[in-house]
Amino acid sequence: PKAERTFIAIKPDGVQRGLIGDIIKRFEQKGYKLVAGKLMWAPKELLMNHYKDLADKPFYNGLVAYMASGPVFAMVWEGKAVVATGRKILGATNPLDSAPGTIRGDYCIDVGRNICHGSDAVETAQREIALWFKDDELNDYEFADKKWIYE
Ligand code: DAT
Ligand code: MG
Repeated sequence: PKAERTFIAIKPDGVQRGLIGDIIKRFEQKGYKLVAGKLMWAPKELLMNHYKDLADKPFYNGLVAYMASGPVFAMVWEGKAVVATGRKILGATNPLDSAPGTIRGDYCIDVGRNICHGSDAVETAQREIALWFKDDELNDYEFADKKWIYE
């Protein structure tokens, strides 16, 4: 069985505010494995597709404009239950509801400037990874200390 993967992105505000390193650090320290990562100024079409399920929301146009306002740092992380756990590491969508200790709980205030994205389900993750990355950008490798992370 293939290991679980999720798509995590640091949004333009997170990049501008110098939070790339801290966000990567939290996933690294947990024990998750970085499979791919790139700084990318995403085309509007990609962002509209990425958020297509929200197309009828009143905030959709603003959301796409915000995501297109600068480069994002796009990543794929791998590990046991990484999709659901990644969402916990990010915190609730609205930063005013995000627990302290989560990324959004620690670093932001407004829902429209919540600095990071994480896939909400395994199938969503597969769709998003395919949207943002080519197959040959995904690195298959093993951690040398794997047995110290997994029993
Ligand atoms: P999440 O990013 O936690 O998966 P989502 O998929 O429901 O949340 O929405 C995607 C993004 O859209 C979210 O990160 C921030 C923005 N957003 C969500 N609800 C919003 C609202 N009520 N007003 C403004 N922006 C909103
Ligand atoms: Mg979402």
